[in-house]
Amino acid sequence: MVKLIGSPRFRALVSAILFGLALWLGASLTVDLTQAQADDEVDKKIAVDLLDKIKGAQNRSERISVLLQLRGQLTTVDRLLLNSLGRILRREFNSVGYAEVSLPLSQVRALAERQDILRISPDRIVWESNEVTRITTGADAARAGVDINGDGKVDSGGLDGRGIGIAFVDSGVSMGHIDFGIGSKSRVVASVDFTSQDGRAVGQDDYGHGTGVAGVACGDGRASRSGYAGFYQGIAPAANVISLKALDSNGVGRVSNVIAAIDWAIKNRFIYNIRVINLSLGGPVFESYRTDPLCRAVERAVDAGIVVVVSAGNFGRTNIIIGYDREGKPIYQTVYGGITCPGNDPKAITVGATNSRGTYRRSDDTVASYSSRGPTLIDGLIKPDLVAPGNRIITTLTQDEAVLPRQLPGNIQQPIKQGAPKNVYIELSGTSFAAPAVSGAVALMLQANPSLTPSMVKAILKYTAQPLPAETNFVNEYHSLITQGTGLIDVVAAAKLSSSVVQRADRAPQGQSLLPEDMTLSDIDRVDVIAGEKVNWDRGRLLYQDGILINKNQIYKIKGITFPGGFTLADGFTLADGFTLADGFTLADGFTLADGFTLADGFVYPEGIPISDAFTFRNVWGSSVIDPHSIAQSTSLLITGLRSVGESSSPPLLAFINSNSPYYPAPLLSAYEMSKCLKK
Ligand SMILES: [Ca+2]
Ligand SMILES: [Ca+2]
Repeated sequence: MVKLIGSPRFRALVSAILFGLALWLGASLTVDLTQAQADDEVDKKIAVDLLDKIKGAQNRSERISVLLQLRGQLTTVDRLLLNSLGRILRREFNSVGYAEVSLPLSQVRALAERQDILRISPDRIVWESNEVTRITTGADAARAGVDINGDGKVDSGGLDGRGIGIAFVDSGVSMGHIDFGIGSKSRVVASVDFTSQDGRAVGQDDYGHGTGVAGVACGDGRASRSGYAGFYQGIAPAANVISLKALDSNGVGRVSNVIAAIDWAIKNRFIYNIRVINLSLGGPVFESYRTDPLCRAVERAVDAGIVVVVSAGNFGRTNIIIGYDREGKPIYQTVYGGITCPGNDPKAITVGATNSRGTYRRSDDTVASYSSRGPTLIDGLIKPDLVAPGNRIITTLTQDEAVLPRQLPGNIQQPIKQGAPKNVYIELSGTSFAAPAVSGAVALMLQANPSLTPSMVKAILKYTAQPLPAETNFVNEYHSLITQGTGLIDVVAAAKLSSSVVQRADRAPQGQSLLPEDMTLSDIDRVDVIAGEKVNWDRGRLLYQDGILINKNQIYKIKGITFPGGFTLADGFTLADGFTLADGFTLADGFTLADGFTLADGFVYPEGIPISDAFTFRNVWGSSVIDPHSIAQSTSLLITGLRSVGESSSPPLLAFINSNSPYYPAPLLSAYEMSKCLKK
């Protein structure tokens, strides 16, 4: 430092600083606009929550950490300037064009006046994990015990998934992770490799995806119990893991491997009590679910009594930025039709992802931008079925030599206290990590009532889920349903209803109520408290699902309903309250179906509208549906394991539909118009 003084380099620096300061002062002196306009322009660069903080601050000298979005790279002069006047330049993120600066609130506007600073956002604490998932879904509350009738006494409790087997068809589950232990034994009760690669021990996860997926469903979090910032326990921490490895060390597999794994799960379901299969994977939709081999395999598993939970996919948006939200984060162009296969199968429970925004409360949750939207390609079915937390989930890290932790070294979470085990958790995002939250919830439901069939489980989950209160920009009910399904999973409600259903529900005759003789739905306390907020499921959005009909008072098992026009509601068809199918066909309150079941109030059903269960929404919905014929294909690469794609990655295999495609819909709204509806 001493040597630098007087050197030519030092003199150059000093003059550069002075020049820079002159420019800085000049910028605020030579104003063409009126002062009010100029202030407005400056304020526009500051994220709304930061602006609110500045305006509401008692003490303007309070320090805050902000992220500066820069026009170019920082020069030496910029760095010195940023390190003056009480500002501290903490870090530079050159590849993304951001810098982190600590400064007093009083200095924020001065920085925003700079031409080379595009935007200033607070460095928000966004911290989601299995802990948030467990609390915000109500799983923690459900496990402690549910009070079905609201009399203050717990009626069903001690739920932890014990005895229920969940099969993970994935990249393997690392048996060496202590969060899957029970005493000295492992809860990974079976491990089979269908990738037939040589030289790898069975029971390993050499990619790092499957272990993270399994951790969300049933990691017990013991490694994080002390010494970590959170308690990273899964939803059903005593459930058994059946690891069926179908994805290789790059997270890629063949459809045949996945089918072999499903086949194995069906054959061995009684040995390991496999009640759930989790498929956090998917590929492009090439054909109708009626003929697709993977969908057929999923249906076989469901018919055999196994609940199949599938991730919706991470193709909910393009990389085109169409605006910025209140927090200053980019809003991307939304894509419809991005549900992957086998999430397009009507018998699967297809799960989209929410962003919990790092809080336990549900009221600020939104659907993650990347979460695939419906309708399904070719068949035009409404998907996803529901949503669960999937953004920035801290979950179990494979203990084997693996690819994913090498690709995402910064995502590995370390303890905050010495002595705690290191390199055992990783932060991952995507619908891959939303699906296992539902799989874990299903394990709790089946523990509460082992006689539930897959269609009952699905109907209960969809009926008890709630639309996200923060998602208010849907143009209609259909738009809402293809974005969030019936809404965010509510495990407290699902456990209450599962516990209320009769214990031999699978043997109940057609047309019979599944509740005990003297009980109706109104006897159940349908207001839960989750993270201090009241969650009301008094009026479920689901009316009918796969042979289960739910009206105001009862939940029925029923073979199918034939409408006057000959249309039959049967497997795979969902009816939701308030849903508009097409012109004039509105499901709402009060319609009586032909065979005498009253749904609710107000069903409008004009005659002569041809609707079949293969009805597609081509002429009802907007553009930007992905065209399966434009997908780059490789016969050896039919499935891509859906990697942890944060907010910044793009669909690797999918291209967008063009107007020559037979699947191009007559648009009611363009993607851009649609996006504007979402923008606020
Ligand atoms: Ca009670
Ligand atoms: Ca939240």
